[in-house]
Amino acid sequence: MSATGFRQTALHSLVERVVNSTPVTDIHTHLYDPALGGLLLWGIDELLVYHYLVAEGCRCTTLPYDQFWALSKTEQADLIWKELFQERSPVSEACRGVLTVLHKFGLDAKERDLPSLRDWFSQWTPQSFVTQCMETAKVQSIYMTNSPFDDAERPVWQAGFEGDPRFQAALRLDPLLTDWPNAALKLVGWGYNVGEGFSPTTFNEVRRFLRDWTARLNARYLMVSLPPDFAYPSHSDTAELLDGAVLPHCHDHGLPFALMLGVKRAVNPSLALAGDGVGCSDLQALQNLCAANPGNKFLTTVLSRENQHELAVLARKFRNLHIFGCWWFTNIPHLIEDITRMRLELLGLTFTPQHSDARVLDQIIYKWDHTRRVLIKVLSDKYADLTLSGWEPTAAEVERDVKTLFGGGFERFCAC
Ligand code: HDL
Ligand code: ZN
Repeated sequence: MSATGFRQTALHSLVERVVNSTPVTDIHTHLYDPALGGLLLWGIDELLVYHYLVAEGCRCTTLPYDQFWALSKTEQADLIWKELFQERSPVSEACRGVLTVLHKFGLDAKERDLPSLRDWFSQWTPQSFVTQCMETAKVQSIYMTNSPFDDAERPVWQAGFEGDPRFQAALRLDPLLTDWPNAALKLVGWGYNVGEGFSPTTFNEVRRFLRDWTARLNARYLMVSLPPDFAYPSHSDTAELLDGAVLPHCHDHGLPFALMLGVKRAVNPSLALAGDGVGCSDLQALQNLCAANPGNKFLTTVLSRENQHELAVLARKFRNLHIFGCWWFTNIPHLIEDITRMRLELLGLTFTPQHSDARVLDQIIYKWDHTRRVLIKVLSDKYADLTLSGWEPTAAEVERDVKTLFGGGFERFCAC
């Protein structure tokens, strides 16, 4: 082996050790502190009825959608297990993920014996399983998605609870920003003196609502997902509320605002949560937001593969923009590699490569295992390129860099 080949092999081993051992801060999930009760999903049946697998499973059966939804969760899981794991090899990323979770727990899926797998999961309590999953996944902190508009979640926050410090809150605002007329009625019902028009009183009351929930949650950032046709500036309710309430609130509290762009809700309503789609966004709106609000911090991820390069270039132009994750339909190995390699080459280490978006606790195990495998490959390549230019990163420098990518850069961005 040549000296260069030896050095690059040693470098790959170093990167592999560091990436596999560095704990991650997962900055966007749909997981919940166990204190929020049944909102936290976990276990084999939840893994199998994850909406990604519902979409894939419904492609393999002619069962009418309403009859699928009338099945019990166990019966839905049985159908998905049969169609996607027994009748066909589970080669999709979401199917592979279920197998990675079982494998990491030392369970033998080759038996294809769903009842015995269910038995194993039944031994756990939510609290013990949180620790088991976070330790297995090497995830040190989980950011939730918390909505005052969620009728199951709101009363638990209003009653108050002793939170698990491993879980951080993010204040989700989709109903407020994408369905103002109905949100306004709810705010009135909650004691906020808002009108449907955007008067100074309405904006002040919306800001009081944001203050109340930011404090109640100890929210670390605010967030919204928006459709491909989101425009800014504009006279839309969304843009008016951003300018009149949300961005001033975030600015005054030093909180980032997360924009998740490009989702087409209910492309196929019969699939429920599995029915959302993707569209290419006009990122001129994001450019205008960053330029018009230099005192605000923006976190952004985009759903369309076609938007990724423009987003990375925008991040080069605006240091108040921190891009993150391979969101949803881009969270597949081929695109994670493509997107992460491009971001490293355009942005260096000033972005956060991934979030899990997990909806089922066990999923953090596979989502981070699969991402770590890609990151080892891409980071090793980039460091190898440096050695060809006479630069040899030390182990301490690789550790520093991976900590930055695994949440350190995000936390510095939030704190600045
Ligand atoms: O809007 C979002 O935060 C998305 O992540 C949706 O929740 C989506 O259903 C999802 O779970 N994607 O992974
Ligand atoms: Zn999400």
